[in-house]
Amino acid sequence: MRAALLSSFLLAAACTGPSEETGTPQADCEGDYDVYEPGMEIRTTQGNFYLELVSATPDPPDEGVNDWLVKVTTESGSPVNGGTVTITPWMPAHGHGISPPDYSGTPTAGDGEYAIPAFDLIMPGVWEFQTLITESMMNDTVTFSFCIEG
Ligand SMILES: [Cu+2]
Repeated sequence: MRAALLSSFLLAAACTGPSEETGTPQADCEGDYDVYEPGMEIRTTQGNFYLELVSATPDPPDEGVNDWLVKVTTESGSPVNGGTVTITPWMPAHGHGISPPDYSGTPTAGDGEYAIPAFDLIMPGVWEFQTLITESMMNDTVTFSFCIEG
């Protein structure tokens, strides 16, 4: 009995994410991470672009195969067609990514949208998504992260 209480205490203490409030079991996600929302917008480091996470399957992103649709716009809100967007998942706590490492979006019907090829998050925990966006002579990067609950 004492051991069970102790381990549930440690689990609760290690989880800093929003699910803690609801008591939902989750992965051992430590440190800072972003909270996924469909349509969330992430500004790139130099401010050159916005990356919108239009949709994710599964929603929210989870362990296993993930399919994302993203949209890239300029600082002034114009859709970026004919650019590139490449996402590299990385697990900082363990110092590994996945194979293959990089996922470059395929332009969809326009409007700055790109379908990211399916990528397999092989374990629960905090994953970073290192992102490179290019458009003609301009490029910019951003890294965001989610708690993948598994
Ligand atoms: Cu790992």
